[in-house]
Amino acid sequence: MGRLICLSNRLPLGPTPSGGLVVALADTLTERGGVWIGTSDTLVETPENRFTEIEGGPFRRLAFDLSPEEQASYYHGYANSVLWPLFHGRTDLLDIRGDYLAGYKAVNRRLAKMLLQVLKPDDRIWVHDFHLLPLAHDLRVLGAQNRMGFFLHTPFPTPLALQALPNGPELCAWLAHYELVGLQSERDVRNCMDAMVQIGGATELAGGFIHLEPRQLRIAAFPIAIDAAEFRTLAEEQVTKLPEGLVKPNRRLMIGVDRLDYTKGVPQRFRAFGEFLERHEDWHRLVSLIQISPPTREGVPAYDDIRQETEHLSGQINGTFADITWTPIRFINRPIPREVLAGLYRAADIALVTPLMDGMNLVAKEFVAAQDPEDPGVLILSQFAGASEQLVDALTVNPHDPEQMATAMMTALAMPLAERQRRHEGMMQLLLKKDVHWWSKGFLTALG
Ligand code: ADQ
Repeated sequence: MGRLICLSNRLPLGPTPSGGLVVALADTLTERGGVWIGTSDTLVETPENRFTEIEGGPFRRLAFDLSPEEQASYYHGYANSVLWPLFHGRTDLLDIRGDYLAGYKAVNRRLAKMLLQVLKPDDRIWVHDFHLLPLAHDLRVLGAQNRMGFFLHTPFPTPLALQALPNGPELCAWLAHYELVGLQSERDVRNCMDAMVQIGGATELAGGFIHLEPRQLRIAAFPIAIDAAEFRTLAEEQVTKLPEGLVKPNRRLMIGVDRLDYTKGVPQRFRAFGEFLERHEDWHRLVSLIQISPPTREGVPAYDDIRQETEHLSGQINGTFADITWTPIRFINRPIPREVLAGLYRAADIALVTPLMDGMNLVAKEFVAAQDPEDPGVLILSQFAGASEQLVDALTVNPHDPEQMATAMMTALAMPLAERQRRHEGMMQLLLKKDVHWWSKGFLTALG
């Protein structure tokens, strides 16, 4: 069998794989023999058109450098200021510029040329995420006939939202060069099918297939997952190592963990927590919220705005409600080691996973996997996270409705043990069965 070649924007650079996706693919790449290709973490004035091998680790890794101009147009520009907001329904944040698109296409073309030099005819290619949409098209132009699959980690936009993209038809045409397009949820499959038909001019066939020249391709949902058994063990071990005094007796803890991104609904969550405190004076001093949000994509204006807004709101809520023994919101703006996170999830009574739009959301799955089945916490989950199609035993909320979210917080705090156990059991069974190995195997089997 040929090798598996995975491509993503960033190459995992650490020697030991960590993080769901990397672990899942590391197994597959190690077993079958394969390569992971992505950008390095250094910018170079005139990047060379060849890969550098990264030593160590259980599978082969090939890195390539970007120039500062490429980083600006391809990454900060078209990927993060056009595709990311568009795919999350934020057409108001679009920053459409010709040089962004030109830079994005140029990086993908350059990558295709480099890849062609190391490609063998029976290699299978698995492209990850919105940074590399045109890669199959660019490889086909150069004559590659390999099987190629694409997995989108974000939501797929509605046809209406996609109309805001001047090159929407071109984006659909890029996808038509893959044999398989994988998405996170049925919602995304529907949107993608509709967009391919309405904007790309494709014909929908039976069984999740469409026809768009030059081929027939399959569009299907492969909800990404975690290694739930491994995460449960990690949380069990780590909860005992949490700092003294973090969880006080008789106090309840809510937790939120998200990159500081405008899609994650952190301001709305803070407002809902404020609403809850407004309504329930009897809960003052008895419940607090830890929000862990490392900044990302600094330098893109919308990210500076979200940082200011969340800092302002947490300050305002603390100013209104705090007293000398109690701070309602602890807002932490840095990454936390994975094992500490696992312990924190297990120590928390409630997780607030309330994105305005999210492909899947792995925090929701990690929180469930980390719980003590005898005394599990409650997951409050946005209806707009892809995870809500699977985690039907969560308390589902509309993140735009602070009153409904405040009510859900009260429901979660008052939820009887038996109901918490029943809901947790249902979700945990699903996570153990449909874990990250199930996910990667499912995609690769479908790719053929
Ligand atoms: P993200 O938008 O990054 O991923 P998510 O799925 O929640 O969102 O994954 C974040 C990961 O980072 C989790 O494993 C989490 O534990 C970790 N993390 C978050 N905050 C952290 C912190 N402060 N410290 C340490 N670790 C932290 C994109 C899509 C999602 C999709 C994933 C995978 O936007 O919808 O689920 O890819 O496909």
